[in-house]
Amino acid sequence: MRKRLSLKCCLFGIGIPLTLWMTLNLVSWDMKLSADWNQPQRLTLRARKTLLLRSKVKAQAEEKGAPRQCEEIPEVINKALVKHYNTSVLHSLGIVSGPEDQIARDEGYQNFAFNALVSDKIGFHRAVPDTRYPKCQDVTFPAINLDTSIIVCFFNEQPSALLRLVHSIIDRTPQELVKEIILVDDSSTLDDLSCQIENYVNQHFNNVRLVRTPERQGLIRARVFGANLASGQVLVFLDSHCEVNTDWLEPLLLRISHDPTTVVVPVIDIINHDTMEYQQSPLVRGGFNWGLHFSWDRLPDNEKNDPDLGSKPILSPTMAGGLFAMKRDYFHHLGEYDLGMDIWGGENLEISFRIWMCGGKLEIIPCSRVGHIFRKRRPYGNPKGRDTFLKNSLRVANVWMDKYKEYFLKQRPQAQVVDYGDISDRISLRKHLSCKSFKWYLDHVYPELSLPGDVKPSNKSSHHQPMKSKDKRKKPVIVRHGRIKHVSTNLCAQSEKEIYTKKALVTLARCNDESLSGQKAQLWFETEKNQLMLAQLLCLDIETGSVGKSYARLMKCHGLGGSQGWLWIKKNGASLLYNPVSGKCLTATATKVGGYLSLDLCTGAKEQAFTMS
Ligand code: LR7
Ligand code: MN
Repeated sequence: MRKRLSLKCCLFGIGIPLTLWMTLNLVSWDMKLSADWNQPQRLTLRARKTLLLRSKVKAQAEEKGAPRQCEEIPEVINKALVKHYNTSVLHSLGIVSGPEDQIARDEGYQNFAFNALVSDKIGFHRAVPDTRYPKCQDVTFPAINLDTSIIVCFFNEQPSALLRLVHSIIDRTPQELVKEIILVDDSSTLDDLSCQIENYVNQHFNNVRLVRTPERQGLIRARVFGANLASGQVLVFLDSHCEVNTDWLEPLLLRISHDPTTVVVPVIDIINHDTMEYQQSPLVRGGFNWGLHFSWDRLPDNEKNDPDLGSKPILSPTMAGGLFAMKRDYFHHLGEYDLGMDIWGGENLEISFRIWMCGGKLEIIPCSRVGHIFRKRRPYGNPKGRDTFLKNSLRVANVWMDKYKEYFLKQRPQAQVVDYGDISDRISLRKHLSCKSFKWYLDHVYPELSLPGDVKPSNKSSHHQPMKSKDKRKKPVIVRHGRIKHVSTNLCAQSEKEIYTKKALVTLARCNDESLSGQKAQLWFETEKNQLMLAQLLCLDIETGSVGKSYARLMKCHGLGGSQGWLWIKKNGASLLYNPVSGKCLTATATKVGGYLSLDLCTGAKEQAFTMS
């Protein structure tokens, strides 16, 4: 890494008249660097210079260049959602109404792992529900004399998601608090999209800068690249698929102005990747396990029972990684990030350990809320196909965890053979900053973490997104029940097997007489969560992951909406059963007894007309 960077740097300079200019700048940056912050050690400094140098050259080139050639991105504003957040409008946006929609949707899932069709239809502005606890609302903030550089790195991000983030910041943040927004395009390979974003940004904003890394850096180095261009007093990092909520920035800045060595994190609300619904996250805090996987943990009892819960900062052993704010000089003083980390993973625990062990603290600020699209998978790979999370975690373990790294190595034995590169810089950083031991961190910051073999009750959620409160497991609330009748044939929906057989497909059958004992087989219960439960046992679900036609079938109810969510919508005068996750409607494949029910484009054709009675 060291060699590669300096070699590239030299090649870059040779033979071009920029050399002299570059040298001069290097000297002046050097001075600026040592004056501005306590540079930790030499190599990081050199690497930092290289990054700086490249970004500056690149930025200059871009300023002069003509706009790149690509189709213009239409400025979409969905009026229905600008002022009022409305889930039924959102649901209707997901309806796939033809092959074009289908392509947009499929490509979107493939490239971004969320529903790009809905994202595009929402447009660049929308209201989101105010998810703060009442105590946070209606407060007047004292004057804040800090400004921010908001840094958003992205690799192949979906344009409307990214631009909605930028607009949400502009729409919901006092102007004087935002010095600049720096979008770092980490050498996206979907050229058309990154070109569209660039042109839109240049045409529509004046305090938003778009810069591009000279080659794919991964999110860790891309953030440092952005930070080195920033001039605000506070750096705010955000993932590129977020939307900020009302008054999100003030509480973060107030906390930092109180204590400049506090690193603050908003509560990360959930934007559903299928429907783009914005949902409140419960109050949890960041932890990890010995495999160095981040976890959301329940709050310790003293925090949970605090009367100011919901408005008071919560100390957090770790952060999720993507959304946080800290003083710019403190970011540099603390050693930015480990530039030896690639693409994705591990940097969140690294910075968390470093903050706590080297004299700072990490807090979640519940009055600040930012939504993030939680996806089921990461849509991008990395250039060399290596497991960067494992490599990065090894660096964390070897630099920060002292003898406790053995627990990690036991948990992830594959790590034994992975080359994690040179960590001497980071070790000297730790010395230079006189950081405390990992044992101190465990004792004082995260005593709840049990050592392998200990039997302590688990405080962890297994999910990647903040765990839901327990009401998920409560009994479903029934809103009505009846037979699902296919209108044109007067046939009823039922299981092709016994009512309790999982995975059974759903077919049309002659409707049972309501007085007969067999009626249970055709009795559906609609719940508050839009489930359709047959005989209150299994839920109407869709086959996912299959290519081609997707059939309706019966599965164990999970209560999470998704593939088990069904909404009644009207089309051409008919009432249809719409499944927002697939964007499609329940359809009889054959309008006769034994015809299976599948999912198809919502056309309102007679195959799709159902009633419940
Ligand atoms: O090579 C890359 N270059 C980039 O610029 C790869 C990614 N990126 C960008 C990417 O476009 C995105 O904006 O970096 C950002 C983060 O990448 P994601 O969205 O793929 O990450 P994630 O949300 O799956 O993962 C979480 O953990 C990561 C560990 O490296 C980062 O810290 C992410 O920022 C972090 N996200 C959050 O904390 C949001 C809440 C999720 C949780 C839990
Ligand atoms: Mn993310």
